[in-house]
Amino acid sequence: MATKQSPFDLNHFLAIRAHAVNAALDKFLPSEKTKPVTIHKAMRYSLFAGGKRMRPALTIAAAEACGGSVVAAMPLACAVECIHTYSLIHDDLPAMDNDDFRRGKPTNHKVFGEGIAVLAGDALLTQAFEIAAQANGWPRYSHKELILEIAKASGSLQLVGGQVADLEGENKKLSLDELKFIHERKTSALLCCSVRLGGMSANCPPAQLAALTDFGNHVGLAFQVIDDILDVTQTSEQLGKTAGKDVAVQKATYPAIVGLGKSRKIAAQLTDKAFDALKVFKGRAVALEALAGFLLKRDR
Ligand code: GRG
Repeated sequence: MATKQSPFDLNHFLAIRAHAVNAALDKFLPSEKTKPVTIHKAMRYSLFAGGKRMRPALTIAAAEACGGSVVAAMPLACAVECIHTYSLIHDDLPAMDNDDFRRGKPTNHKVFGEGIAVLAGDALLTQAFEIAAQANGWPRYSHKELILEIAKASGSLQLVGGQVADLEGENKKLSLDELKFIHERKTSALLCCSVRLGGMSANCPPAQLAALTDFGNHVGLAFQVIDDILDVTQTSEQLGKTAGKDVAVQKATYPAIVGLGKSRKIAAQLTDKAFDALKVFKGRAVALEALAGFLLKRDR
């Protein structure tokens, strides 16, 4: 069962790392006063709205498991957070999920209008590549490979492809395999990419990258299964976004297809597999282990 206890202080790790990521993002992004000010205000509004910073935390934790440094991992950690935030801004648009709240605040288009929200998403996606290009290349992982990694996870085969399948699956009865196809692309791909980038920033050997990929894929899918569960078990206040939305729009989710109990079991099994993948690190992946345990038990 996924009940690993670790003396590792995850809250401290998350607080310190989130603080460092926020400071780095603040430096990487144009200031609110940079013209045209509206777009920079809109980009910063969503980026600094209080996200959990799980993807950057995974990048940094993976780097540390491979003996790398926070400094080397930071541009890549910030790049994935920019891509994640862009995807949330676009996902909330009336043409997509049409949501009014995100990260406990009115959504980007509610504050800045749809046109600016589309552009803020576009600009964050582009900003991600500008930031990632500032990471160091390594003997095993050149700049080209780092950029390819992010592009592949964000493009039409993964993040965007998952969103397309999600849109096209609306009001249809999906099988569990079809739902898994969506979740693996829409959510898991960027989470897995976050973990892999951490290893790559540490010039990790291929066996460690394979282990991180295995970990990332399992944790990524577990993350979305848990997101589906939280949508039906938590309130909007707890989530900082509209709860119960999936049921309201009759969206295919794990609880809708297999029930709440089985969904919880699947999330725990996926997390167990994620723990197993970390065995090659022989106890040096404590932060990744603690993060996987935390993601399983998270309540928002
Ligand atoms: C290309 C027009 C266009 C749109 C693309 C790809 C895409 C839009 C949207 C997919 C994004 C999406 C909503 C994925 C679901 C992933 C998910 C569970 C997000 C919530 O992540 P958390 O809980 O959020 O880490 P915080 O706010 O804490 O960062």
